[in-house]
This record gives sequence, structure tokens and C-alpha cells, in this order.
Amino acid sequence: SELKQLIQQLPKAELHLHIEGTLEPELMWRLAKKHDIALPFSSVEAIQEAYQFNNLQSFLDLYYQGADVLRDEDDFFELMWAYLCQCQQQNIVHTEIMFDPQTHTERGIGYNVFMPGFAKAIEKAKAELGVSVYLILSFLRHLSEDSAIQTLQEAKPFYSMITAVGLDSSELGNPPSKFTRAFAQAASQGFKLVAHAGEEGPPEYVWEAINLLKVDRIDHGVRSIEDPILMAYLKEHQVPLTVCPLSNLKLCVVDDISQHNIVDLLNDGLRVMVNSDDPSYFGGYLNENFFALVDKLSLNKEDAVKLISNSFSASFLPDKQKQIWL
Ligand code: ES4
Ligand code: ZN
Repeated sequence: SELKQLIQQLPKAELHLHIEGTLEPELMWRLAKKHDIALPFSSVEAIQEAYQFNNLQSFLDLYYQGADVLRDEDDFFELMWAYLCQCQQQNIVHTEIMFDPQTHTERGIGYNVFMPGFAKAIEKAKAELGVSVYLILSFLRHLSEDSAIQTLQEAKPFYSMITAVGLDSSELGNPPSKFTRAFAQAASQGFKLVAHAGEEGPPEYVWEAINLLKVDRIDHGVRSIEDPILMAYLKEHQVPLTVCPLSNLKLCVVDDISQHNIVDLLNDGLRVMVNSDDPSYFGGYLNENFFALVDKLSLNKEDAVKLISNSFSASFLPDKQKQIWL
């Protein structure tokens, strides 16, 4: 359609993307062969077919297993380079990418392996693709706060590559309040702050992320709609919510895209935008997330343009850079 063509062609920013969630079955298969790792799948197609989830945890189990094929610097280069090539295809001109250090350090793969791999892909993308990239170091919330603090300290040699600190993994039972000290340290070191909240967890977790962690953005946040006082706060302070429609569908946060509240949140005056989260696992990159909204939620042109302008205004780009795109 004309609207889909417009969405495809407009320059966009992506603010909620896990690099480990861009691992395509083909690359997973090839790296397993390369490192002689036995996968519990008989073919590339069998990997794809296994991507049916009941909730966040059933996805995370496969996502951490998949990440186990990432072993050397070149694997991390290939992973990052493949996603940045997708950005060019999708007219994503700026992306703020989360990576989970603990998913790798827990397996004995250190910062000296994954950061240089990421750096080479990012430098090459800057030069050859014209894509700008910020990195968000994300703590795994199912692990301890001490582990998060250690993870932040171990990143010190690479601080110049990192813009923000985030919080992801199993939300229920791991409230933001568990990470108050870790986030205070990150803030004192000058990092921007984000946290997943209100994906599966209640509005109270969004309040904690705002009041205790002092985040600049909320990742997901779709359950905020259950709390009118929270909605008023998010609107007044224009706290960005990085919403991920296909993710919410695949993890059964919503039963159908036609039930998704992203357009309601937008029309209530909240600063929401569209993101792909873990595109390899959830069945689409950024444009496919927009197309699902066009097909199932009758997204109109005005709303699409507003969602895209929000992707820049909610980014961590300096104001001068934002102005170029707004
Ligand atoms: C994630 Cl969708 C989602 N939620 C929480 N943690 C994550 N890590 C990767 N994808
Ligand atoms: Zn996420």
C-alpha cells in the first residue's frame, strides 16, 4: 500500500532492540557448525518452527540457548553487521542497541571478545552504510544486583562505546527496586538509563523504574494503561515508552495485534514509538512491526508519522542531531 511504502521510505530510529535477538536461524546454524556445537534442532527450518512462545520466559529460554553459538570476536562482528545491514534496508538511520554482557560473561566469553566484534561492525556501518549506533549495556534482572554492579565495573575499558544502561530478562519477581544501587552507580558515571517495565509486570514496576531507578525511558510499558495516575504522569513528563507490537503478540502480552493499545497510548498524548525488540524470534524487523499495525489496527498516515518522529525525539541523540530528522 501507499502508506506501507511511505513507512518503508521514511528515515526512522529504533530504540528497543536486543542484538542477541537478531540472531537469525541461518547464522545460528552456521556458527554451531563452525564451533562444533550440538543444537537441539535438525535443520534451519526446525529452529524457525520452535519459535512459538506462551510468555516471556518460554522465549528467554530459547534466546539464551541460541546465544550460546556466539563464541569468538568474529561471531559478534557478524551478528552486529547483519543487523546494521538490515537497518540500511529498512531506512533506520539511527539505532540504540541493547546487549546483554552477562549472557556471555556467564559462559566465559569476556568483554574483550564481544566489544571489539561490535566495534568493528559499528565502525564499518558508520563508514559504509551511514547508520548511527549507540549501545545500551543491559543487566539481566534474574541475576543479582551485585552481578549487575560487577558487570558495569568490568565494562570500564569500553565506557566510551556505551551511551546507556538498561534492565531486561525475566520481569515478574524481579522488580526494578532490586537494582536501585546499580542504577545509581550508572547514573553517577554519566550513563543514560532505561529499563524494561510493564511488559508482563504491573504498573507498579513502571513507577519503580521512574522513581527509584530514575530512567529516561521505559521499555514496553504497555501495562501502564491500567493505572490512570501513571498515564497522567507519563503524559505530563513525556516519558518515552519503547513499544514492540510483534513482540507483545508472540509473547502473548496481547492476543491479537488488533487488541494492541499502541494507538490508544499515542492518542492519549504519550510519547510512544514502534520497535522490533528481538526481530529474528518475533517474525519481523521494524517495518514489519509497522505493517502489522497498518493491516490489523488500521494505522493511519498521521499516526505513523508521529510514531516515527517520536523515535527521534525519544532517542539519546544530542538535540542538534535530532533536529536534522524531526
Ligand atoms: C526481551 Cl522481549 C524481552 N523482555 C525482556 N527481556 C528481554 N531480553 C530480550 N528480549
Ligand atoms: Zn526488550
